[in-house]
Amino acid sequence: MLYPRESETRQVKDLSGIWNFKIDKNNEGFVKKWFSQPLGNTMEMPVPASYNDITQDKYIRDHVGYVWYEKVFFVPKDWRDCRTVLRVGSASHHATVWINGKEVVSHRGGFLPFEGDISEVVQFGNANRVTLAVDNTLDNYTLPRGEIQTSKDEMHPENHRVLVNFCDFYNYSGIHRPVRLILTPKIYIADVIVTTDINETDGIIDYKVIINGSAASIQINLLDKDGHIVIHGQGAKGRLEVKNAKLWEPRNAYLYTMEMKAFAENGSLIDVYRLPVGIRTIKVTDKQFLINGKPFYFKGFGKHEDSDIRGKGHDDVINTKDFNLMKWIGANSFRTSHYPYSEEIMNMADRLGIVVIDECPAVGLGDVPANPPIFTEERINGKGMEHHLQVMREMIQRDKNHPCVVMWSLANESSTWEKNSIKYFKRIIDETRKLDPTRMVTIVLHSMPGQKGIQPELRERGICKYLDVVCVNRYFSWYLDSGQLDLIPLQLEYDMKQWYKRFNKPVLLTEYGADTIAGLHQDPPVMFTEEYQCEMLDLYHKTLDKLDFAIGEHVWNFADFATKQRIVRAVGNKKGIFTRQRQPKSAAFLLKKRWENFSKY
Ligand code: GCB
Repeated sequence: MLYPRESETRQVKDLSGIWNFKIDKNNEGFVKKWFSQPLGNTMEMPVPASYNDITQDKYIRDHVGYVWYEKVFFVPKDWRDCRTVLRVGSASHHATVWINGKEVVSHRGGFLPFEGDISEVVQFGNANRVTLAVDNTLDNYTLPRGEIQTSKDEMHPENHRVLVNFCDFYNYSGIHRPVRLILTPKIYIADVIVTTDINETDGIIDYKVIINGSAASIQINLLDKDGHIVIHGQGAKGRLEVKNAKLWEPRNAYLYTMEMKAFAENGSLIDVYRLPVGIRTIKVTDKQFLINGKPFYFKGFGKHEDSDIRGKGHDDVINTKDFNLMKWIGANSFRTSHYPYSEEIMNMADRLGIVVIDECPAVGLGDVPANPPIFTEERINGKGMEHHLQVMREMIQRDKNHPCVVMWSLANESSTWEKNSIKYFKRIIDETRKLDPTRMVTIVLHSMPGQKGIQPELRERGICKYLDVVCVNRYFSWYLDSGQLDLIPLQLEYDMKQWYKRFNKPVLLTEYGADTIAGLHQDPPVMFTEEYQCEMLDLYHKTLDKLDFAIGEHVWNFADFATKQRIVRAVGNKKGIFTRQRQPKSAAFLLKKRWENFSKY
């Protein structure tokens, strides 16, 4: 599924704006066929946005179950002989779409796009109604995983449903990314797969164009930034050799444009699609992560798609600000913790040369060892694994051509100590490598909850041998030995060395940080103050600098973000280096100084 781009043969119409919206309080929308006529009794809701923080109604904010969206739109008459597609950037977490009462597509998974061909059901030159039912319920077989708790005692009324076992971010819901109408020709370029390599000073681009229908010929032009043709290719499959190629480098991105044209027998143009292409290579050694043959050190963050009022709704304003802040602070990378981010964010990372670890929404697949195992047939394996595989397929299908993506993260903090989890993850890893042999693969590991945490858990060994990079989240002096900053050098160094010694692979610190309330000060530092966050980061960095197998530091988190209400969260997670409004805490200046003067690439 290609990202929608306009061309001589394609049009894109954005349906963003105000939609009609209704909460399905009694879960009756499907039974009463709400899609068959205008919804009625609706309120206004912006799209894209999470619906949770838009109103003053606590019920809407915390609703678990279905909500319904609706909008009237027109399709121009001259689109009649073409193919019209309705494409949803994402809807969290499961959605069904009807056009004029006819179902056109349904989709499971809240962070990836889906589309339906609506050419047969749409009225050209007339009003049409699109209806979406969106469900935010999570269970053992969804990603993220969650469980809905319904209590049966007299102190909790019936229908009192709470999402439990969910991860540390708010379950924002709704239509989060743009809904678009796309016009393509009936015979069209359906997909393109591009991989790149470097041969001394030349760049190599291998490509495969997939056409839906038949075209007499396919012509390829590779254009440079000024629009000049660099090299020309013929056919659906081929290789472009670019003399003295300009490379896609971290923080110094060069993008070519690959122009694909499909022609009919009589020489007329059928379809045109243009894809930005960055030439770069990725490799790992036992101690290094190489981009274009040079050791790359990850400086940056675990992030979230999260901001005031719009929740997880796509917003170009916030995204542009975030990239500007990353540039300002000297970061070169981030992880899409804990789900694939919008295509618009990935496009921006391509343009700006920000390296991305692309994470799938497999989060919440962890529990404390004392509890019953979760990787069992009834809980996750089987049906859950099928969904995980499907999400990986869709994610790789969507992001495979982004030069910014260097590594797939298949999960965050799972119970990888459970024996059955190894079989489970091995299957996901194998499928990922089969679908994309060009990128690195990892799973982000954590301390076994309730254990000391300074030993690489023996049972996590099993999984590490299948990964390219060992990624670990570590919270010394926060969750472990809280307040005891002086233990960081000892514990971190010991821990990191153990991972390297056991697995002989580069180690990336994917999370470390401290909740910090902006404006709270105390010296000598105590937890939650700005001084504590600074001192903690400094001690982590001094330790990392001694380790030649450490390939990077991703601070948790880029900005403060919303979570569910818990006694350990004061209006959300406050580990941000920036506040939720994107203002710097003191630690931002410490990081800026470190990262701007960093000797590594
Ligand atoms: C973690 C999780 C992340 C949490 C973070 C925290 O290990 O990966 O989702 O937000 O810790 O702050 O507790």
